Amino acid sequence: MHLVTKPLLRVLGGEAVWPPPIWLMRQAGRYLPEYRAIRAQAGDFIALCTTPALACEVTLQPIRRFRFDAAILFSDILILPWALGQGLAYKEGEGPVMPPLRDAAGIAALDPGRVAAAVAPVMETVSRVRTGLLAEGFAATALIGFAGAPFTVACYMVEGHGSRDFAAVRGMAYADPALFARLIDTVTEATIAYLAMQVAAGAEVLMLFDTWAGILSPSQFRTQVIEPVSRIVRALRVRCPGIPIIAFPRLAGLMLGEFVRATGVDAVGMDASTDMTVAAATVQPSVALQGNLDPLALVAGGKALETETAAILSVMRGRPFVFNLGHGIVPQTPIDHVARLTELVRAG
Ligand code: 1CP
Repeated sequence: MHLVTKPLLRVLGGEAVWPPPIWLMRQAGRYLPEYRAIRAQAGDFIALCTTPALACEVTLQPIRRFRFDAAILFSDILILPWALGQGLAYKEGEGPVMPPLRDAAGIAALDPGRVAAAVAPVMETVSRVRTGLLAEGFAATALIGFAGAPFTVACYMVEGHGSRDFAAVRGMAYADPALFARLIDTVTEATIAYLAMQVAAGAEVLMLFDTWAGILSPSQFRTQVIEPVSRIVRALRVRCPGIPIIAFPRLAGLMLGEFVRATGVDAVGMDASTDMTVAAATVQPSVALQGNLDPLALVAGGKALETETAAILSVMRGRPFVFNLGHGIVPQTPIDHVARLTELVRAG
């Protein structure tokens, strides 16, 4: 018999493990001096994501410091559009920039045929991390592979960069729904293939980041968020049976319950604006909740960190739960606050 002993996998299987497993979104990143050193060595961010030795190293760095219950593949959600042939650069202090995709010709030029070769280094990273975790004594740490959810990835592809409201994207979805559907379709199919490759390479859990889900109207949320995520989940249930899937539909608000029931995900990530009492009443108890400490409470530390952490733990005790932040850790986070947080959570 195969015994599942990794705490994260037990929780995603529906067990209320206590103290809960903990990991942090963007746990490999600029708040760590050892990350900044490797980042400088790689030079370019895409080079860091596509050099397996370096990407593996930065994936393992936060595990060595904090023994988190999950390692998350070091990559980015925009590596997939890059692999489909869209240009991509990361500008210092500006984030990602891509040539905006606004017409049928641009969408037709995306080439799923080039993805496997382009992401081969990412798969090599996944398999190195899996081996590295065991070799370094982290047998209880699960490896998470990920992708952006199609709507969020399409946001960057159409707009060409980050934005507060992604007006060009929402405008296209209303004005030319058939064109936007073709883009979402292309990204959805490529995402299924990309995630299945990560599982074949050694990922034990998959996560879909839908950072911009909350900017949509309810009808658009159903079409652009629930539909493609449901398609991905259904396809992966067939291609990778038994692989748990976490979704993060950020700022889904009142759409949360419908999202979870319609997509059939195993766990859902909550942003910091969600009242976990409401989330617990909305989401059926067999589905794990993940979240949702405000990253700025972690920066503040002290009493604020203790109070906010205790409040989340007290509401989540007794149901399948994964402790995390409500969004990515920020660069100014003091390292000793992260250590303190892991102590607080592990004391239950
Ligand atoms: O070193 C640097 O300066 C680059 C900063 C950075 C990092 C560390 C970027 C650029 N991406 C990443 C890694 C990353 N991105 C991971 C690795 C694993 C980990 O969590 O440790 C993951 C899962 C992501 C996911 C990601 N990228 C999301 C979804 C989650 C979220 O935070 O909302 C999004 C929206 C992106 C796009 C992106 N990539 C990078 C930046 C700065 C952004 C945001 C752009 C913007 O909208 O302003």
